[in-house]
Amino acid sequence: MAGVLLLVSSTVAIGHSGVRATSPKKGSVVRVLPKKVTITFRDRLLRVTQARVVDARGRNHAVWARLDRRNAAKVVIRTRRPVAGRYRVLWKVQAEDGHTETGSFRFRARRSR
Ligand SMILES: [Cu+2]
Repeated sequence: MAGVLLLVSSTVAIGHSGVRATSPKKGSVVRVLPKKVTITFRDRLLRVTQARVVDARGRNHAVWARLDRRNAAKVVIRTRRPVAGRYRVLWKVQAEDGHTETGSFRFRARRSR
């Protein structure tokens, strides 16, 4: 019975989350850190609570983050100080149903700008 309950609750959790696409793509290697990192969700969001673009030394390269004005399912993160290396993007958003969702993905930049 516990297994059934667990299955149901995890299905609900997956139901309102879901990243459709990211830019750069998850796990990809790009030439330089782009000025804008984006995360597109399957559903509209209420707001971005937190967004960071962290390099291997733990420095945050995000300047600001907001929802795209034309697409409330898309988070736009402005970056600065493009250096070569590994990046991890960490985000926290509030879904339209009020639930908070968190996640992360990684990519790598070959060169500094
Ligand atoms: Cu929800």
